[in-house]
Amino acid sequence: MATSLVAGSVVVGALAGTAPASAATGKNGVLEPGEIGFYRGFLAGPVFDLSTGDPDFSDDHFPGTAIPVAGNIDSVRNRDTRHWVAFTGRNFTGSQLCLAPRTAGTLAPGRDISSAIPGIC
Ligand SMILES: [Ca+2]
Ligand SMILES: [Ca+2]
Repeated sequence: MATSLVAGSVVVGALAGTAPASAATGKNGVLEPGEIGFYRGFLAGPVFDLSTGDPDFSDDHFPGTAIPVAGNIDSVRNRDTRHWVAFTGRNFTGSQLCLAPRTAGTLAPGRDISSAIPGIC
């Protein structure tokens, strides 16, 4: 874990006002380490980035755009060290798609994702 890397310099780093390298801000439109990103396009263009699970994509837009996430996901990249499970239904229901750490792929035509959460799959 990253904890051992910062031992001994925790106070200095915290007071400097710099966010830890492991910190990721979900839904800011930037796919950072520790997040999974759902793209409107082939691993490019607007990205819906999550650092924690979201049970319902229908109330989200691609950050910085007016494009609804639901129904508009074409590809996905997992920049997390965790597995994520994506679901075709809201509230983690329906068919599951297992997304291993540091992998990426394109959704099959007609396939869509409505919720996702880190987890074993
Ligand atoms: Ca982010
Ligand atoms: Ca949501």
